[in-house]
Amino acid sequence: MQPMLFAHPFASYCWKVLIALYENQTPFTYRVLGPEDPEAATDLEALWPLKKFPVLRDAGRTVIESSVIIEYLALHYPGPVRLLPSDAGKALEVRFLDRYFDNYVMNPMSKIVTNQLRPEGARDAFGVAEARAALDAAYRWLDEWMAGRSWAAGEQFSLADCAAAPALFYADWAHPLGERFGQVRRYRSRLLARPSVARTVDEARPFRSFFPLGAPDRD
Ligand SMILES: N[C@@H](CCC(=O)N[C@@H](CS)C(=O)NCC(=O)O)C(=O)O
Repeated sequence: MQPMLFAHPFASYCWKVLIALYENQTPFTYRVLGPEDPEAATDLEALWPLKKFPVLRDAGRTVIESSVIIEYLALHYPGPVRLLPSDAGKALEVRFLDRYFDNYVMNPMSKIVTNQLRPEGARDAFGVAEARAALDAAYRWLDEWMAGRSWAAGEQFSLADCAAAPALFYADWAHPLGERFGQVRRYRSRLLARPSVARTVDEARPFRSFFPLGAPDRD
């Protein structure tokens, strides 16, 4: 039996896991949460009442949280691309960067996007301004960090880049990366050129009209 992934092609945290799976060409059963598979949502809720996705089901185990799923895949379905370095110290840096992209890029980006889904009278302009400032600070730190690096943790593509790809992809849509963040812009372009990421972006194309802020005509 191959692992089963509950996910949606347009969902940013699902991208992290899809990129990891595509990096190593790991076979899996894709349960897309949508009208074509109405039972997928019920099955997901039975496994994880919080109903957040992605969720991986494998060998009688339910694996939750995108970063943990990627670590699980690295343990149980290792492939040629080692997304977690074997060196424990280097692995800590990869985990730090994974947390960085989720907490300081994905979170403020989500704040801006989900605010748009609220009824007009319930929107949070102050929170959005804070999220934009937080993204600017995150872009600034990352721009210095990326100098001299090809990938987030150096020369090896890792878990951190799986997190960076959706975070920077959608963050640039929600709060564009200014010209002054050249290192981050070039890193984002390198990510989008990576075959695993390009495939993930392509699979999400049919859903772009659902982007609440209006998807830009690029990428
Ligand atoms: N920390 C979780 C975040 C998962 C998450 O928020 N997923 C979004 C989709 S990208 C979701 O489940 N949205 C539906 C909801 O919040 O009800 C992870 O890394 O897997």
